[in-house]
Amino acid sequence: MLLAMATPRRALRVLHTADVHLDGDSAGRPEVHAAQRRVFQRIVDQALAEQADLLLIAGDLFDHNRVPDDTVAFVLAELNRLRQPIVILPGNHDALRTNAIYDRHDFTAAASHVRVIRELNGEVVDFPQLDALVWGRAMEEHEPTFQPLAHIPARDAGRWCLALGHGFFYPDRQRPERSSPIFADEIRDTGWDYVALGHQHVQTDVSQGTVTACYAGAPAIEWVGASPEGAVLRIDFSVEAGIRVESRRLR
Ligand SMILES: [Mn+2]
Repeated sequence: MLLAMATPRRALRVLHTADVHLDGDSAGRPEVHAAQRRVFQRIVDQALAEQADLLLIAGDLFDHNRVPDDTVAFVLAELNRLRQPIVILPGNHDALRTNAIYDRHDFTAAASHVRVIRELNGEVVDFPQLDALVWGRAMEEHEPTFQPLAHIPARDAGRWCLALGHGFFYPDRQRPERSSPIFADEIRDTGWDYVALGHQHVQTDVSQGTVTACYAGAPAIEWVGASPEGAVLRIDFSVEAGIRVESRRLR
């Protein structure tokens, strides 16, 4: 860790969100869907306002795999307001099962700065211009035997190492009753700089050892008038100042 921290790397600013659940509402109310779209627009606004170098979306961007083409077109139009790279991890609601959104639509073809994690055993997306890399493992089935952080490689000492995970946090090792378990010791043993988590809708710091790890929380749990009572996380990485996480309220 000390060796890793001593390696010069440029400062990095990341915006982390998850669990937007676009088109989620069992009653299918158009006003709810419209409000969810406004939340997503505000997340993009926030990435622009904060001049983030990278946007991470840690699962459940979409509430289900049946979203119409129009919703995907909306997301791509919003993401095309950004020039900085974006990495999307499928969650349990938008998992890579048959007829998945991410199979039906090629996000990278439509927006070359967008990458979707698709490898079921994990993959690294390298951003040499940011001195950073992002790893994630795509979910096909949300089940207790699927461990989102399994197969994560050893860190690269010369890069900021960021992982994505979508699942249920367990502070102690146990036989998981919940699907997609993420154990505290797995987070700790990565030795990575940051683990960007999704699935639990309350913003939570679950850092372990030298590894910073947070659930971004659902960005719009409640609405007050026309405004979401929600937030995203801004993470600043620098060799001198370390890693600072701040909750940023969506305006
Ligand atoms: Mn989820």
